[in-house]
Formats: sequence, structure tokens, C-alpha cells
Amino acid sequence: MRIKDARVIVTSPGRNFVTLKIVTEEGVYGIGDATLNGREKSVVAYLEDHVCPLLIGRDARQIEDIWQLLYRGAYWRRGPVTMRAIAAVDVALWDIKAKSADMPLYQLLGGRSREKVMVYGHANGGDIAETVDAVGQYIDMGYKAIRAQTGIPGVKDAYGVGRGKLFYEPADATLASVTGWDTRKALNTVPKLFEMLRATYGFDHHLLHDGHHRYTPQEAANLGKMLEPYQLFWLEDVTPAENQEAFKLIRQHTVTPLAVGEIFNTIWDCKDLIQNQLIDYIRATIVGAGGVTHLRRIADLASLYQIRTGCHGATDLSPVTMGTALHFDTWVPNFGIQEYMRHSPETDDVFPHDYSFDKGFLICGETPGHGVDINEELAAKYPYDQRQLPIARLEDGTMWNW
Ligand code: GCO
Ligand code: MG
Repeated sequence: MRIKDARVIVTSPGRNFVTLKIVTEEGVYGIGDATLNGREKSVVAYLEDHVCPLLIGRDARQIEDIWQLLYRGAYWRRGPVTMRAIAAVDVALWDIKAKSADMPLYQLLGGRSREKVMVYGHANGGDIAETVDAVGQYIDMGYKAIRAQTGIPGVKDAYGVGRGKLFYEPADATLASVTGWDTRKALNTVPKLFEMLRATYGFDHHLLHDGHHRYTPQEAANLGKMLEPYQLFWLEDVTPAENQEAFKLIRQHTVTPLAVGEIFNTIWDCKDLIQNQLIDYIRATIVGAGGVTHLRRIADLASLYQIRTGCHGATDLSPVTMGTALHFDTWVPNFGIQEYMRHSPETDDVFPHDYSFDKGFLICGETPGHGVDINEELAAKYPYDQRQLPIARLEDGTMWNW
């Protein structure tokens, strides 16, 4: 089963997506997501100039060898651009393999470990009262788990305060827009939000919060401690994780569960965090961390330490990543939760898919492959639209982590 064609499709149905399509001589094709939010074109060039020519003529069934070829063969390892390109190839090849076997992808991975995949939605509000209302709307839709973010008085456009009810699109400007940050004010506000949420809705639902890399390890430990009475499902990205050791300090001071990894590319980014049991959930996902082939290795390492998965699933991960992640989640023994930020109707039309939502769970379909396709004619109607993620600055102008 030789690869005849490999090409990149860029489309912007509401936001930008980069998709790789691989076609075999037999006419079976597979697609993979290669979207890198705000830096999309770097992956397009990496794929078109350096990866696609290497694929032509290879046996599409040799997924592992092709993965190793692209990882070792480039000499320059890891990094978001390389690993997204590898992920796109890997997912397209798994799609082809599963279609050829006439099986949904989860069957090839080892079959079902569960009936359905628990997801969390994003509740956002300009202030605490609005966020409490937004959480109520998710509860009414049947969600079991909800991430809650609120505006912070005195902070311009604090992280996570969305435009739009069911999804939030941070890449909102041609060149990065400037938002504000103030840790003191955040530490005054976030615990009050969760106090109000538990007072209003009780303790039956899972509540999550994203710190989006804003706190120092000491501040993060303090936040984790203050949130303990509200029993969070997780506190995410509470400090940057380039220095994995930083989590030791946080861990010594709080039992609030910690989640990290949406910007990780390989197992090496989380090796120490996992082996020292410094986190509870690993957020690496299909498109970010080298596809199914590599994410499976991360999940297996995590399982040795009772660390569970929590795949990143924001709107900048295309339906192709969501569909593939759902097959992965349906199989992976140490599943924790799946993030589910809904896509716009325009995006859903360009990427027809067979997964469905039912009362707080997503269910992957039974179509052979990963169950997501691309309507190329429709995709061509939405040309690339230059957008970047915002940045954050402190009151005195100091550049901070967004
Ligand atoms: C999350 C995230 C995202 C990121 C986005 C960046 O937990 O869903 O932090 O919303 O900000 O994926 O492109
Ligand atoms: Mg996050």
C-alpha cells in the first residue's frame, strides 16, 4: 500500500486549520491535523517542503517506521512545528490503516475500555456572577465537568473570558492584542468564584480551573491551598513547566490535583513530572505530541504512576484531532477526562464527523478510520486569515505569560 500523494489543505472556517491528506495508490486516503495556533504557516512549510516529498512511495502501513524516520531522520528533534508535522502524518496513516482494516480506530488500538468519554466544557464570565450563571447553563446541558474562568476586577481581558457562549476563540487579532495580568487581584478573585460555585450548585459536579502559566511556584502553591475546600477536579498549568522541578514546591503544599501538558511535544517534556508523581493529569494530545503513536507512549508511562489523561481540546485543535482523541480516549486504560470546546457550525461543516455529544459525554462513531473527513470544496471557500494569540503585560508594562 504505497503513498501516492501527500498534500496540505489550509482553511479558515471561523478560524485557521491546517490539514494533511495522504492518498495511497489503492485510493484509500487519511487525514491528519497539523494546526499550530497563530503560527500555522510554519507547519505548512515544514510539511510541504520537507516531509511530503519524503513520504511518496513509502508503504503507508509502516506507521512506526515512518514516525521514526521523521523524528530521528531530521536530526533536529522535538519542538511544536516538527511534532505537529509528525502528528499529522501519524494520524493520517492510522486513519488509512483503520479504513483498510474496516474498523473504527479504537478497535485497532485494543478495543473499548469504556462506553463513552467524559468531557468538560468552558464556562466563562466577565465577573463571578456571570461565570456562576454560565456554569449553570452547562449543568443544564448535562455536563458532569465544567471549567470555570472569570474576569478579574481591575485586569483588562483576564485569561479565559470568552466571546461566545459555548466556545471561546483566543486568537482574535491579526497581530497579538495586549491583555493585562495582576496576580494579587487574581488570588483575591479565583477562590471567591469557587466558593460561590460550590455554594450555588453543591459538590456533585467536577469543577476545573486553568491558571494559564500565570503564577510563580509559590503563588501556585498558595492558590492550590486556597482552593482545597472546593475540591477541584484539577488546577491546570498553574506555573510554566519548562522547569519540571518547579512542581515539587507546589506539590509539597497542596493536595489540589494538578494538570499540565497542553504545550508539551514529547514524553521528555513530562518525564520528570510523571516519574516524580508531581502531577495528576497529563494534558498532552494527539496533534501536540506526535500523534497516536507517541501519545500512547506518554499515557503508558503515566499509567505506571496512576496519572490519568486529560487531552487538550480547545477550538484550535481541529475536529480531526477531536475525533482521533475520542478513539484514543475510548481505548486508553488510564483515561481521566477530555476537554471539549465546541467548534463553530462553519468548522463542523468543513469537517464532517461522526462523534456525538450526549449529556456530558462524547461518543466516537463506528465509521472505519478516525471518523472525520474534510469537505475540500467547502474548505477552499475559506482562505487563510492571519490571526495571533494575545499577549499579557503587567500594569507597569512588563511582559508576562499569556
Ligand atoms: C485550554 C487552553 C487553550 C489555549 C489555546 C491556545 O486549556 O483549552 O489553555 O484555550 O489557550 O489552545 O491556542
Ligand atoms: Mg489550558
